[in-house]
Amino acid sequence: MRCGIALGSNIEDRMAHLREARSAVEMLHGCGAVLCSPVYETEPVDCEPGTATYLNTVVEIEYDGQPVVLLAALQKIEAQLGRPSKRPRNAPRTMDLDILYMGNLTLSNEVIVIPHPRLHLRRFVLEPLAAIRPDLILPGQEASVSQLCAQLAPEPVVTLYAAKW
Ligand code: PH2
Ligand code: MG
Ligand code: MG
Repeated sequence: MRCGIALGSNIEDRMAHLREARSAVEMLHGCGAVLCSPVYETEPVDCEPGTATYLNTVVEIEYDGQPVVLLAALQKIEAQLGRPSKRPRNAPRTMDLDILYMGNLTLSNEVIVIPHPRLHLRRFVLEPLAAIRPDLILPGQEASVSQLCAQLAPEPVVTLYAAKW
């Protein structure tokens, strides 16, 4: 199934972190194309005042394994990129990898919620996703990704940072 994964970094060399994470995520995928959105610079949301701006992007891969297996693989990549496993909520991070959706699957338990519960509210996710999958209608939504994105307030600001990377 097609799986959307959000990438975010807001410390050190953010582009280098994104590139390294994308390579590692691509290794997980099966057959079919990998879709990769542009990179956007985004104002921090729900973070301590003074938090550095993020670079955010979205990658879509083909993946047919179990959600918990994908989650564990993404957490391993986060750790490889120097992210400590225990840290304050929304603390600055070299890499955050979140599962956005896995085909038409809906799943909710203590460890994993799919689709991502805040995805439809966050411009830093919807804008990159709309660049690669504008017509996608996620499980539980009636509007497409581009429609959801258009409904959001213009702030916090999201600006194009790198079209190709
Ligand atoms: N991730 C968060 C909290 N806030 N803000 C931006 N701009 N980008 C993020 O990736 C982000 C955030 C929690 O994972
Ligand atoms: Mg996140
Ligand atoms: Mg996360």
